[in-house]
Amino acid sequence: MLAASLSNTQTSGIPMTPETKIHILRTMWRIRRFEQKAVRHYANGEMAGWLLLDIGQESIAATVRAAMLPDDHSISGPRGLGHAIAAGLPMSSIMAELMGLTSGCSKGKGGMFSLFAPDRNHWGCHAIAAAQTPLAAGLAFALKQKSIPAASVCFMGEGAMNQGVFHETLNLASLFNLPVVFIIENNGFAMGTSEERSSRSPALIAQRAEAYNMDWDHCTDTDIQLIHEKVTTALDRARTQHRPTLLEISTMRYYGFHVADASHKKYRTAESIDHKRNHFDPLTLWSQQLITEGHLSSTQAEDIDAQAKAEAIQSGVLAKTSPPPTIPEIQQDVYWETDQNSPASHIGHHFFQ
Ligand SMILES: Cc1ncc(C[n+]2csc(CCOP(=O)(O)OP(=O)(O)O)c2C)c(N)n1
Repeated sequence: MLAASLSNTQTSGIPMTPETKIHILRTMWRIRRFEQKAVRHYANGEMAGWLLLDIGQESIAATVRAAMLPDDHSISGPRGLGHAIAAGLPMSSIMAELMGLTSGCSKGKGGMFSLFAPDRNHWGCHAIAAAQTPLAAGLAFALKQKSIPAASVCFMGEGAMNQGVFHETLNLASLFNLPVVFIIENNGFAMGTSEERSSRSPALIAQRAEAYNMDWDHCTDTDIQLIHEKVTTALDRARTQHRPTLLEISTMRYYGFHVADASHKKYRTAESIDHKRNHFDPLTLWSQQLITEGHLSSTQAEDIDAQAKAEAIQSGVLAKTSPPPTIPEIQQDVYWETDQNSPASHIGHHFFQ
């Protein structure tokens, strides 16, 4: 029997501490309030290019990160603002990066897809669909080679699952026994194309893992306790058995593909978004659950939101105290050899003589 078919029933069952639960709520508010503020800066003309929002999907980034340990690594696809915030990048360095200013985490030279924080083991967003998947496997390979008992976590949308490189990666991850956890944030749409129009798949696309004899599992973004259990199980499997996992989490983005996707209420109905937002918003449900469980009073829950809002406002103020990069600064950090004035940069041959 395939190991994969067993995984749905076996989770760690480790209960979350009240501190972890509150931390997840705080992270979700921080993501939502940051992104709402970023949209305003975008509308004011203070940002350009891409801005992909996670609003609606926050429970995944917040909960997965809460289950990770300090030696674990993470990497994202294009929709990676929430992962960056959850990884601990200061809001102001993300806001500055989106505004193209030098205090940004990539010195204002990359924008939305350059939210890197190597000091926090977070290896950024990757704009090319599924490009992050072999890199995640590479991170896992390095951890294993160095005998570090840690895992690599790869976030991706379901739209990246039909890329050839993803299947090559699954094959190698399973063949080489790599400690990697692929998190599929399935929001049902790749840009404006629904999953039904792009995938000839079983109902759960994570089931494709069976073809690679890989464990897989599924849950929804509203059940944060279950996400935590399943991610913890997958991370334990990676750290202790060097086995990869494909975990699909159903979710919904409330905004379009990116902020300028004005047609997103044409390829799905406004009612479907309102229904989720009004009745099944993971942030609202989690906040209510923590109040019901007695971990928080309503006033404390409101304070967490207010602090997140203030931090988001302040991040814009702080970001704008730094200038945009100068032309010489833009030319730095492109080629290591050029910055180091290495012989390779003089002869123009970097790889072959
Ligand atoms: C190889 C490649 N083809 C096409 C694109 C254009 N593109 C950018 S994001 C995207 C779809 C992303 O959908 P999904 O992976 O489900 O993530 P989501 O936006 O839903 O979070 C596409 C097709 C791309 N970036 N790379």
